[in-house]
Amino acid sequence: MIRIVMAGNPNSGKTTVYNAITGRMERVGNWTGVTVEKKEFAIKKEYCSGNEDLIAVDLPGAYSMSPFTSEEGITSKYIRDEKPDVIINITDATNLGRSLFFTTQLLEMGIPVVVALNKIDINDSKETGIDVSQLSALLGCPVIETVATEKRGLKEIVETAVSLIGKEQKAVYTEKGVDLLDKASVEEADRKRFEFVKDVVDKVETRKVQAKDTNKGDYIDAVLTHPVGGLIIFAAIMFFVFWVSQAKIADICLEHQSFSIRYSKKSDFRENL
Ligand SMILES: Nc1nc2c(ncn2[C@@H]2O[C@H](COP(=O)(O)OP(=O)(O)OP(=O)(O)O)[C@@H](O)[C@H]2O)c(=O)[nH]1
Ligand SMILES: [Mg+2]
Repeated sequence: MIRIVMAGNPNSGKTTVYNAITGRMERVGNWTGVTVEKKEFAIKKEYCSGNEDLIAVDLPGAYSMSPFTSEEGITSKYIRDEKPDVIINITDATNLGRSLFFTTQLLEMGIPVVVALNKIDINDSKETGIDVSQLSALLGCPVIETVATEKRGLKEIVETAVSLIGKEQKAVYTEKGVDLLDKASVEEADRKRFEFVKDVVDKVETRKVQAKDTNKGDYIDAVLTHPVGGLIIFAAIMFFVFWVSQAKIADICLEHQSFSIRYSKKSDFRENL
């Protein structure tokens, strides 16, 4: 029995891939922490070219192999202790920097890894490009573009995963001399890893909309936080809220008053019912 594990950051699309290749209907959702326990099931025949014994394992999302949450603990423990045959690392192509931090840690486990650059459809619509072959060379493992919601690239990713079984996986980045019990030492190691990852992202990613370009949100921010304009807008909104609440209270009082005048006696009120 060959176990192929889906591992990656929360909300990257692991369960969407798992459901597509197994035919299961596990819960997916556009927020983090949807999967909270390990799930496993046989991969559909159409995805495994005749290999009968492929089992897909879906894990909770994790940002790091050093667990901060209990869900991350499930993931790191499973990978370290159970040693699956191959890892499909589902990365969010729209947030490559954050995804690759975890990727570099997975590559240290000695288990073969294939990276799925998932949600590539969103990148295409934003005209963000990723040089897949360069990324693959820099990580030392295959990288495949996928759109899990459309089942795009999923057969290729499973076939590539199967082709890696039994092969050696080299780490591209390793931490040395980190005292895991010392917070400062761990933070320093994480900072260095982020620098390495940033360097990789700078080399492979091209963005049409650079961070320095202003968009609609930036324009609204600039107006609302302007030292003079912002205060005037704030005062106007507060006045409007005050005016609406007072006008409503006045209406209610007037209505109540005319009711009391009209039906000053209980009998008048009963007659009018
Ligand atoms: N546009 C787009 N959306 C996707 C793609 N893959 C998954 N999604 C969406 O991303 C969201 C998260 O998907 P999940 O499969 O629940 O992600 P997960 O990695 O299992 O998340 P956790 O269980 O929280 O770790 C869902 O709304 C999916 O529909 C993709 O290729 N393109
Ligand atoms: Mg999930």
